[in-house]
Amino acid sequence: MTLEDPAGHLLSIQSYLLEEEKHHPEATGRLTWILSSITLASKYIAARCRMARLEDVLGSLDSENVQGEVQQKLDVIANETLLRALGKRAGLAIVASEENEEPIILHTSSDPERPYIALFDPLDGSSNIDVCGGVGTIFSILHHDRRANPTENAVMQPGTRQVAAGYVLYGPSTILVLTTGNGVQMFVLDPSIGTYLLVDRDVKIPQNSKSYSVNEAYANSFPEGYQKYLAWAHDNNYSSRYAGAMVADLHRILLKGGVFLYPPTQSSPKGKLRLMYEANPMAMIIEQAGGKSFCGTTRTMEVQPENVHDRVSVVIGSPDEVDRVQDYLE
Ligand code: AHM
Ligand code: MG
Repeated sequence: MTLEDPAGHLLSIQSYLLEEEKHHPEATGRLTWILSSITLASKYIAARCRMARLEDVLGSLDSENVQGEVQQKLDVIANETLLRALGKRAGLAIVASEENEEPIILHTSSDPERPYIALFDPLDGSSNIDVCGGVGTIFSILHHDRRANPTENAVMQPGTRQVAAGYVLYGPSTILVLTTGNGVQMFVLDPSIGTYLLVDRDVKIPQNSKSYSVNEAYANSFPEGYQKYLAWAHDNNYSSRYAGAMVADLHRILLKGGVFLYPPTQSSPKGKLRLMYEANPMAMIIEQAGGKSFCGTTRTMEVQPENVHDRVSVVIGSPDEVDRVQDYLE
């Protein structure tokens, strides 16, 4: 290991964020403060996931979330943890979660001290928990739009307005991938000291890879272009990987290349994944890493949301593979 190697420096995520602030003389420290609360919540969620067989947190509740999906116990724990961590942080005006019907307004006044909005999917792919599969937290940070009336409408911004986005993968290790619009950085939680350490700076996605990730069981109901792409991939010796958790699938694609697809299906004609706290933050990360993300033939981050829980179709990953899928869709 050399000092040129990012892993050669022992740099915690907090130190990284402070270092970043120095490059932005206008920074007030509020974004750092919000991101640090997300890291705190994610450490707590990672600990609960690790104990899932040993504590009474496995399985589903009798309740459903706003989207009519059965809630896992850990969905609720992860959501409450993030709300507890973020709710009292200075700098935040609104939080919105997959698990809450409406955005939660923390401050109704047009308080300039609260310039940010945080959106998150607290535990993506949570049905994997019972089988010890990978799950994750996805988050997106927007500037608060104080002109919005009513206040909750401030959330309805396209992904191009994100100021930061990231995900945490709770797998064999806990990995946090973050962008603040200045490349993509990867941190790994060292559980023995309770700190995320920087392991890779300015991560770049491979230009292409003969690999796709899609729930192919639904292929008969995909629009024709997706079916043709998959038939072409079969004829060209592609491999298929699908974890059933977007965070796990996209983390692999970020590091190894390939394309992740969640097309419109008969049961989810607009697509299944949620624009504001799944597709947009992943799109910002993958674009910052040199990849591409589309909803059909529209750039994901240019889709104007109408509702905080809007669903979209997703084509995301290595630039050449996304282009190839686009060719079939056009
Ligand atoms: P969730 O947020 O309710 O967990 O749903 C999102 C998950 C994604 O992580 C994953 O890519 C997809 O749903 C899997 O869906 P399917 O089981 O239809 O393949
Ligand atoms: Mg999800």
